Amino acid sequence: RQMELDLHDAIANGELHLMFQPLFNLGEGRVSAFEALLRWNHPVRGLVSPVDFIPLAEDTGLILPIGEWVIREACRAAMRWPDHVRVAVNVSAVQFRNPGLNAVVLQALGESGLAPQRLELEITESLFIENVEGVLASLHSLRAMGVRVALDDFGTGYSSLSYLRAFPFDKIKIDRSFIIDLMSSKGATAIIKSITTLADALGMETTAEGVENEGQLDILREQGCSQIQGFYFSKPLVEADVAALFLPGG
Ligand code: G
Ligand code: G
Ligand code: MN
Ligand code: NA
Repeated sequence: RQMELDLHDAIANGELHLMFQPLFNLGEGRVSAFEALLRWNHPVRGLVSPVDFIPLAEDTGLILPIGEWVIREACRAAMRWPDHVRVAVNVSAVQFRNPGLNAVVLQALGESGLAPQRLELEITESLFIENVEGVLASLHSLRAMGVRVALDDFGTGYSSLSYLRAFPFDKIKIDRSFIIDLMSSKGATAIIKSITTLADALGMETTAEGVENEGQLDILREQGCSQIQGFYFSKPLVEADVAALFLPGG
């Protein structure tokens, strides 16, 4: 209960901020996007992970103002980056199912001036458990605005293939659990290969999440993965450090 009251005030008190983790495009040899990752600096508890407060935010409906804040902040930040660099935002199921999401996205794009193609929304398979028709309709209307959509944590849900057939995602983010044992398991490499082959055939990009070493990177490159994201390339950065990367000599 106290946490809920605290979270209610978190935006107004300026306790939320975004970190940005780069996605490195292997074909282009450069950073092509940053994923915005929400942080809550609680006045007493210190840094609270989204894993610990997003569920509370979803149960209380606070995810709507918080999610709106994230989208607006992410668009504003991305305006300071080069045109080819996108920003990816995690959108929770409750937020996605809210009919106001389209208006929130439109307003964030409008007030920041960010081109819609530079905003990528990351959704998870859990959205497809219920009201698939409604979810598909929302996805199509976001797509019609020019916004990109990525399927996050791919492979952790069930019957993932049917979602790929039902909706043309721009990108599949391969869950970290498939990257972890890439060096020790032939099966893991085969799975990556089949995902990248499928994605290619469907015209989708692939991002490998949680890449932590060069051995994993080599296998992912060999298997035709489009982008890598993970501590091996970079941890999540504060906004000022991202901006500094794009200054001359940065
Ligand atoms: O960076 P990391 O430990 O913080 O992220 C933990 C989890 O929180 C991940 O599953 C990530 O997708 C989720 N997450 C991070 N930022 C956001 C956000 O802005 N909105 C939502 N809904 N989830 C987020
Ligand atoms: O669920 P989602 O993919 O949105 O969550 C991203 C999460 O993965 C964040 O918590 C982020 O901090 C974390 N993360 C990013 N790179 C790595 C990595 O290389 N290793 C590990 N263990 N976690 C990572
Ligand atoms: Mn994500
Ligand atoms: Na993920």
